[in-house]
Amino acid sequence: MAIERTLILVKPDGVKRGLVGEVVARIERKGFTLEAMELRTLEREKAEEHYAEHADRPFFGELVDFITSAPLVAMCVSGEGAIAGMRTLMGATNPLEATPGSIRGDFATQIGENIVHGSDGTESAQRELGIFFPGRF
Ligand code: IDP
Ligand code: MG
Repeated sequence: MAIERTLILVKPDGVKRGLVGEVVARIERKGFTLEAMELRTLEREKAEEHYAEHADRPFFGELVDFITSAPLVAMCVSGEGAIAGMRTLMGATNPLEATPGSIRGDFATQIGENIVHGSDGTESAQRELGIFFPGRF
């Protein structure tokens, strides 16, 4: 398994609920490396670019409204198999189906407010890191 980089977000719900430390602790305890971390409020244009794959879905407007509504924490996380590994730490998209012990399984009940984002493949990781940390990774 290769060393990979992935984009992780603590979404506005996670920041509001004071879960940034909890998420970072789990990433570090697992053995992944934090390469960059920034608290910011996302511009609408960047949010639409980030979620472009969902542009035709009925929940797209709400998704963009929500992700731009308050500050989020963006991170570049690296390590052996970090892309799939972080998806496992995060748990399933629907928190009611996420395994207890995962971030979503432990802290969320609603699909629209599921605490974290993590890239789902090598191409999306590259693309998304370019949106949040242009020219850095
Ligand atoms: P992921 O975050 O696990 O990769 P995606 O399918 O890429 O899941 O969806 C992006 C985000 O959009 C999810 O994290 C979730 O917050 C939201 N979302 C996905 N499906 C729905 C839905 O059916 N209703 C409302 N929000 C949704
Ligand atoms: Mg996704």
